[in-house]
Amino acid sequence: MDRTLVLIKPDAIQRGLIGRIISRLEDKGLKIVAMKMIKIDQALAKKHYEAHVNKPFYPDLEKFITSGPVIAMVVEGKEVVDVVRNLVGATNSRKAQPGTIRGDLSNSFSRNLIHASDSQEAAIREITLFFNPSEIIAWERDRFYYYAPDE
Ligand code: 3AN
Repeated sequence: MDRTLVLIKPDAIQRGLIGRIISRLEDKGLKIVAMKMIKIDQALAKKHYEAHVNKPFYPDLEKFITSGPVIAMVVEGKEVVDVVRNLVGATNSRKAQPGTIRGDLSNSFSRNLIHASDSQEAAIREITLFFNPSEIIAWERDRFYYYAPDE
């Protein structure tokens, strides 16, 4: 089963949207296999956003992502990287489709509520940055609620 890293960002926590965002993931049939609240420090921000460290917007991005707690989660499901990216919507929330988390709940480019890994490789790298293997719980559903038994 595929896994991805999701961060509920400081703006979502300030706005009291933790529950609604987690509900979107659960409603879709995805399984949360790890979850914790942490405060990202500068070193972790630089590792997480290594692709953006030299970009002009990085100082604001770092200031924002370290400004308050985030909820970090590992989410599991079939093709979960694409499924969650589609649920999250476009980076610029003003352009994100209605029905997506950003499209419905944010009107900002940079305060866009949620991060989700953008590829399998990124997911593996980011999950390792945020979680020890012992923090990820491989639990089973009692029944096939979300997928056909032969899927
Ligand atoms: P996403 O979060 O949709 O994967 P990324 O990974 O391209 O987007 O960018 C990470 C974060 O950096 C975005 N969520 C956004 O807050 C910020 N960011 C990306 N590109 C820009 C930009 N051109 N100007 C300002 N902030 C940006």
